[in-house]
Amino acid sequence: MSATARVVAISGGIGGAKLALGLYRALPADSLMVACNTGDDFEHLGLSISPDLDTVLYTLAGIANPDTGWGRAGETWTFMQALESLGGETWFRLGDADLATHVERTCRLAAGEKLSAISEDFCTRLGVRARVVPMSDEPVRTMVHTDEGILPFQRYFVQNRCEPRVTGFSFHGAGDAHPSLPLWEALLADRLEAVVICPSNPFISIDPILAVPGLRGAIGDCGAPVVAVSPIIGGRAVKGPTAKMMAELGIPRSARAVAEHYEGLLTGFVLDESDEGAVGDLPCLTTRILMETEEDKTTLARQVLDFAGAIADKVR
Ligand code: FO1
Repeated sequence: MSATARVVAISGGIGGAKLALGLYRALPADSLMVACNTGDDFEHLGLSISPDLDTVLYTLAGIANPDTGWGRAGETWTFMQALESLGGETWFRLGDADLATHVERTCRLAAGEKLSAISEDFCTRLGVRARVVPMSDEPVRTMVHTDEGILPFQRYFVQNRCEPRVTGFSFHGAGDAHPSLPLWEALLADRLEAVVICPSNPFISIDPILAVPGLRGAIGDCGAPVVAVSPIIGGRAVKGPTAKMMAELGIPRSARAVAEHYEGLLTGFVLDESDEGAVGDLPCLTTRILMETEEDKTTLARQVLDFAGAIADKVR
């Protein structure tokens, strides 16, 4: 049985994985749990796909595709080419090596294994000494409400390239889901020193996690500081549709608006030095949060951990 984590990172895919990697390097081995959004998961070509779990797993394992941020480095695409030649669906691209992850996960789920157990085993097999786990073992599916109708997440994100105008989100299955056991145990453990909400999209990466009944309360009551890092820098998202969504939802495109989105949950907030400093009376760390280099990731992670330690006495 693995030790419970000292730090729990709450993460979506590519943006969150960068800080998760920094935390992984900044902390001793076996100290980090990354709890991933599974609202992006879907069944495609008969396979169970968990993009955010895989992005974090591959990133921590050092095998992520550096150009896309998703999928594996050095990937080949024979399967996709063969599928195309047969008239199959190719809008969602599964590389040959990545395909093995989806096939193995699908087989194990069909045999009754839990997604959390499969994810932890994949970590062990790929040499990752952190625990990468789903928010829940039950299916939760993000639905994007748009001016073109309600779209399943990957249809909106990949097939429609985030182009439809967003009016809201719903998380199918969330009401009946339970937090995954490893995440639940980590949030209840005395050993927990910080919860870090990674600079992921608040609406489509973090909100599905907070929508799992019990998780928002457990994070808020965990007894450790809860620190979020802004995904918005100077009014723009580093990557992805966060700023576009904020504009479409009538929310100011600012770091402050992100902090307000998490109102009642945070002990502290980390924002970029190019953004306005004050977020009410919430303790803030203003620093350079753009993670361009490998060193940037570790430096920011250390700053976030130090900041969490410094505001630990503010935990309610
Ligand atoms: N994103 C794309 O933009 N196009 C793809 O074809 C694509 C394939 C894909 C395959 C496996 C995987 O784990 C992720 C993949 N992603 C792809 C990324 C993913 O859909 C999104 O980045 C996340 O869901 C958002 O966090």
